[in-house]
Formats: sequence, structure tokens, C-alpha cells
Amino acid sequence: MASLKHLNSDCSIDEILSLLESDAGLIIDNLMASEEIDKLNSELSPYLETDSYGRDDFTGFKTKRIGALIARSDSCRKLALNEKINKVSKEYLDPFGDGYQLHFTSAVCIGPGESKQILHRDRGIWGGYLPRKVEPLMSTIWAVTDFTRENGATQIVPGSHKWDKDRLPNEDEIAYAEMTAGSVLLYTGTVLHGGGENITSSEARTGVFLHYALNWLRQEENQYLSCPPEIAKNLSPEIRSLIGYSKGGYVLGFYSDPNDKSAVYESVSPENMFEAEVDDDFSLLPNPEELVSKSNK
Ligand SMILES: O=C(O)CCC(=O)C(=O)O
Ligand SMILES: [Fe+2]
Repeated sequence: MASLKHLNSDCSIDEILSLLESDAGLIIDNLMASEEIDKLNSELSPYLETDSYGRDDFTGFKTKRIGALIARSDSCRKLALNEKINKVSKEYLDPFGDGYQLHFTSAVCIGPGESKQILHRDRGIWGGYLPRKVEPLMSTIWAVTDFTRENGATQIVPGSHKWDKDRLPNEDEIAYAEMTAGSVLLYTGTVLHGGGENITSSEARTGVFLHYALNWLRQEENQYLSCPPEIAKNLSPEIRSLIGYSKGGYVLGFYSDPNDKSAVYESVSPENMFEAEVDDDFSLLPNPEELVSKSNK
């Protein structure tokens, strides 16, 4: 029977990266304190009390999903900025781009009687155009409730990121992300996985999904609409930058203020929407030859 490795909350970044390389999935136990779980629950519950059920077999007729978690929840903003997770995302995605961004936020609540979700690779959201050598995603699922085999713990096929695209797992190659509330599952965009079946009569399984992607890819959840400037202006510069109000390269993601006639906010980083004349990580072009040589890679 396949299983996922569990690490302690004080584990090193190298231990995590090594398991992402070998298995493409792992659990860090108890990374969130119990008071934080309570606060998170109280912030999410008004939205999860609605009938936000899925509308097909993939999203699940007995599964609720709510997004816009950066705008809606202070606890989710804290989780999204978790230092360990951000270090891992940076290191893991570093070979494939000049930076990473928050790409998707969702609280997924699998209700009693839900069937198992089809196994899939999340990289499929880009339609299969990405070459396999590019790893686009480092994803997390924070357990808000305990995740058990009975209540729908995520199915994960460790090592399947190295498989041929058509290979399907045998039953004994599927692991279940059983973990206590406050623990977090890390998995990549190329590992086979899917929601689990919930065979309980009254127990819902809730997880907060925060996915990090290469900053040159389109985000699954449109962060500029889910967290528009009038909300983003009251958030920290760090979270704004993480969700995409920043540049991802020398010219990637710039904006021009449509009302500015002074040319001060012409082709600048979106950070300038909130703070006057900010320099960004990509404001200096080292030399034109470097830009050209990069574009020929
Ligand atoms: O709910 C889960 O455990 C997994 C859901 C999932 O993988 C998805 O919707 O893409
Ligand atoms: Fe998925």
C-alpha cells in the first residue's frame, strides 16, 4: 500500500525538496496552531454555509468550493505567506522561471456521500501545452478538519510525476493524505491525485488550497478580479506582490495608469498603484545583450 511521508514542522527546506523530487507529495504535520484553525474556520464558515456545490463529476455535486480567499480571509493571507512554504515554492520553481506567484485559492469541503474524484494532474489546466520538463506548480492543501480515508482525504500517487502520461495506478499505488487539522499536504502539478470518497454519514472534510505557479503563466483564479485594487490597497505589499500586483520580469506584467497625463505612471510595476514610485525587482535591465540571449533560450 502506497503512503505519503510525514515531516515535522521544524523540517528543513532540503528535506521537503528531496521528497518533492522523489514522490511529488508529502505532509508536514501540525504547521498551523489550533487557535489559527479556529480563526480560519470562523472566517470561512459564512461562505461555506452557502450552497456552493460543484456542477459536474469533477467538481463534485456534494462538494463545496469557495474562492477569493485572499480578499476574504486574514488567516488565508497568513497561510499564503507562510515562510517555509514560500521558500519551498521559490526553490522548487526556480529552474523554470524568474519567480512565482499565488495562482489559486479555494476552500474545498467534501460532503458525506461524495464519490472519489478522477485522478488527474493539475498542470492540465494549461491544456497540455507545457512541455513535461517544465514543472509549473507547487501546491498546498491545509487541513482545516482532520483528513481521514473515510471522510475524503486526497488521493495521491507518489512518484507518478515520473510516469508516462498514460500510465494509471493500481489500487495499491494510491496513497491517501490522512492528516490532522493544521497539517499541510504539499504536491506538485505533475503528480496524479484527486479528491477522496467521503463514506461518512455526517462528516465534512475541509481543506484550504493555495497553489503557487511560475509567474509567467496565466493564474487559474483571476486574482485581479477576486482581489480587486479597492480591496488590495488595504492589504500588505507582500501579499499584493504574491498575488500578482508586481512584475514578473523586465516588462512582464507592467501597467500604465489610464488617468495619468504626467508620464510618471507609464509602463511601471503595479506596485505603483498603491505606493508612490516603487522600484521593483526587475526595474534595471543589466544589458540589452542579456535580454536578447535570454529570449533565445
Ligand atoms: O479535494 C481534494 O482533495 C482534491 C481536489 C482536486 O485535486 C481538484 O479539484 O483539482
Ligand atoms: Fe487537482
